[in-house]
Amino acid sequence: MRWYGPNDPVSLQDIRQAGCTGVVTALHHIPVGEIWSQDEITKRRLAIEAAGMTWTVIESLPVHEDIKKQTGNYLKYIENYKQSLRNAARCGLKVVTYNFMPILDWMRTDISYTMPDGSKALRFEKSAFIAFDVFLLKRPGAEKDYTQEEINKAKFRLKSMTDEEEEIVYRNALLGLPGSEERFTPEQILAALKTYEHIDAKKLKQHLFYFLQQVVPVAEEAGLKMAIHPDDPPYPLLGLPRIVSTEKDAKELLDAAPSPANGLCYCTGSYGVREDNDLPGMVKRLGDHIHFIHLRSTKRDAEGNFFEADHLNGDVDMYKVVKEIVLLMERRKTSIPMRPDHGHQMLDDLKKTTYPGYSAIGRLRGLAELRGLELGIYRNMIEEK
Ligand code: DNO
Repeated sequence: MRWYGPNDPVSLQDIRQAGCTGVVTALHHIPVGEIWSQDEITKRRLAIEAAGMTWTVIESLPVHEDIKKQTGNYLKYIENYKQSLRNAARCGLKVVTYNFMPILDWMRTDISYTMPDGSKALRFEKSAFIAFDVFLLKRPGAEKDYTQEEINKAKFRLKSMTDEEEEIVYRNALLGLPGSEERFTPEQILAALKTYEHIDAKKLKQHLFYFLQQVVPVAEEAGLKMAIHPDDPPYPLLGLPRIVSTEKDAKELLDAAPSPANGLCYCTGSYGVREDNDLPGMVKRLGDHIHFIHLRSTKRDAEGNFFEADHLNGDVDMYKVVKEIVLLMERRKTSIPMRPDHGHQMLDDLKKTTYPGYSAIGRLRGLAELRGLELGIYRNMIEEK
C-alpha cells in the first residue's frame, strides 16, 4: 500500500495489519527539485523496517516544473535528480515512480461522491469541470477547448449548483499535489498555466525524452528501474498537454531511451479511463517494461464523466488484467510490486480525514479482493499445467 509518511493518518501498523509486506512512499517534506540525501532516505527506510515491512518502491520522486518546461535551472534540477537516484540506489531502493504531467497531478471534481452503498468515491464530472474552467477560474481562451454544446451544459450545471457545491468543485479542482495539504490559489494556477503557453504536446515530449536520456543511464548503472505514471485523466486538461495517456505514448517514451531501466507504472485506473486503451494487451506488449502496478477501476459514461468503482467492478476487466500480470511474472520469473490504487471511504473511515482516495478500509477491501483474484488465477494455472 501507499503510505504518505509520518503525517499520514493511516499508520504503518494499519498497513501491516492489511497484510502488506511493503509500502511505497516518498519524502514529501523535501521540496521538489532538491536532492534526497542518503540520511533522509535511510531514516524513512528504518522507520518502515521497524514496523515489520520493507520499502523498495518510491512513489514519487517528483520532476521539477523547470525540467518539464526546460526553463530556469532545469539542468541543475536534472543533476539533482540523478544524485537522488544514486542515493536511493545506495540505500537499497529498486523502483522510482514519477510522472510528467504539467503542474497538476490527478484531477477530480468530487472527492466525496456517494455510492449507492453509502461509501464515498472520487469522481470526475465533465460539465462541472468545464464550469470550473470557463466560469469560475475564467482561464483565458478556455471556451476554445470545448464545443458550444459542452459550454451550454456547463452553464446549466453551474446554475444548478448551490454556493457550497460551487465552492467544493472549485476547491477540489485546485487541490495540490498528492501528499501535500496545499491548494493552488486561482492566481497561482493561472500564472502557472501562462508559463506553458508555448509548450504543446510535441515540445513536452521532447522535454520528457531529453530528461529520460539524461537520467535513465544513471538509473541503469545504479540498478534502479524508472516507472512513469500515466496521466490521470488521460487527456489534456486546462489547455495543458498530456503525453503519457495511451499505449502509443508509452511505446514512444520507451523507445526514446532504450534500457531495461526505462519503464512504466502500469496504472489501470488512469489508462482505463480511455476506452481505446486495451489494458490486458498493454501488459502483453509492454510487459518487459512494467516495473510497478496500480490496480483500480473506473466507470465511465457517454458524457465523459467517470467515477472510481470497486476494484473488481467498473470498466476494467480485472480478471483479464491480473491473468496477464500473473503470466508476465511467470515469464519474467519475478514478482512485480503492485498495490491497490485508491479505495472508497467507508465504514469507520467515513468519520476520518485522510488523503483523498487513501483511506485505510476501502484500500484494504481492494487489496483483499485483488489478492484473492491473483491467488485463484495462479493456483488454477498451476493445476492446469
Ligand atoms: C494518485 C497516484 C498519483 C501518482 C503520481 C506518480 O493517486 O496514483 O498521484 O502517485 O502521479 O508520480
